Amino acid sequence: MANERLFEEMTNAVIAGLPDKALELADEALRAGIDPLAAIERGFKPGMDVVGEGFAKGELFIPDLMMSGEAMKAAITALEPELMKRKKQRQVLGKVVIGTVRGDIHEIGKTLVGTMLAANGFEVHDLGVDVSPQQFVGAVHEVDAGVVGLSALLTTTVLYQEAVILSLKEAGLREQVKVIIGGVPAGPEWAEEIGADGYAENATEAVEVVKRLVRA
Ligand code: B12
Repeated sequence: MANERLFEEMTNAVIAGLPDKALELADEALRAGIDPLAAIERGFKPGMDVVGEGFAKGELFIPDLMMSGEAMKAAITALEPELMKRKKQRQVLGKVVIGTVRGDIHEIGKTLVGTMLAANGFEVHDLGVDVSPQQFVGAVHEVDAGVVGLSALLTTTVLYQEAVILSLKEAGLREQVKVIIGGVPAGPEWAEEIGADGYAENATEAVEVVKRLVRA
């Protein structure tokens, strides 16, 4: 019950766009022994969804999204060391290149997925946001990655997930790398349509799918 109240406060801190408050709540969660991932998924993230809906309805604006994003990032930064500590794995399970596709600057979900993969034993190379297909191909080649993760949050930019797959084929690398996609407009059907190897809805699922892909 106390946790539920804390989760609700987290949601509200993100909606109100208050990074300091979010940080404070993240610390409180850690002190109370709450699973950091639960704090993110059940506490802070629902706030982002509320803000997204408000934006879609024209009730909120870009600066609101930005402040909420800052609050979310502050919380994740505070929780990250504990996330890494809890999941520590000794052996490296594989190399993953991850990034947000061209034309898209949404970074929070992609970064969280990267953190969770790193916490679960993967060597993660995060290329950041607005990453071109050529940059993905270059990085896959350079680090000899087994998996590439493509994040896209816009209905317009999911097309670049397909573009990356085509570029990997052109470069002759498609056979040696598994492709996993994610982000709000992506889904299992889209993954199938563009020939990706997997899709995950959130960071926990992403870890499961990537583990499965490297075993396959
Ligand atoms: C914060 C935010 C922003 C911030 C981003 C700040 C930042 N530093 O990242 C700012 C203000 C910059 C922004 C800008 C814009 N945004 Co915006 N934004 C959002 C918002 C509210 C939250 C996104 C977020 O961070 N969520 C929290 C994280 C933790 O969740 P997530 O990103 O979904 O990630 C999870 C999963 O999707 C998955 N996942 C994500 N990536 C990956 C990758 C892999 C490989 C895998 C396996 C899984 C995975 O796992 C993650 C963890 O659980 C969403 C609404 C929403 N509900 O998503 C709108 C939203 C995505 N934005 C939207 C829009 C329209 C825009 C703008 C075009 C607005 C404008 N007119 O300028 C610009 C686009 C700029 C650009 N070129 O990219 C729309 C998109 C609509 C559409 N259908 O295309 C949304 C849906 C809002 C809405 N309802 O209208 N935005």
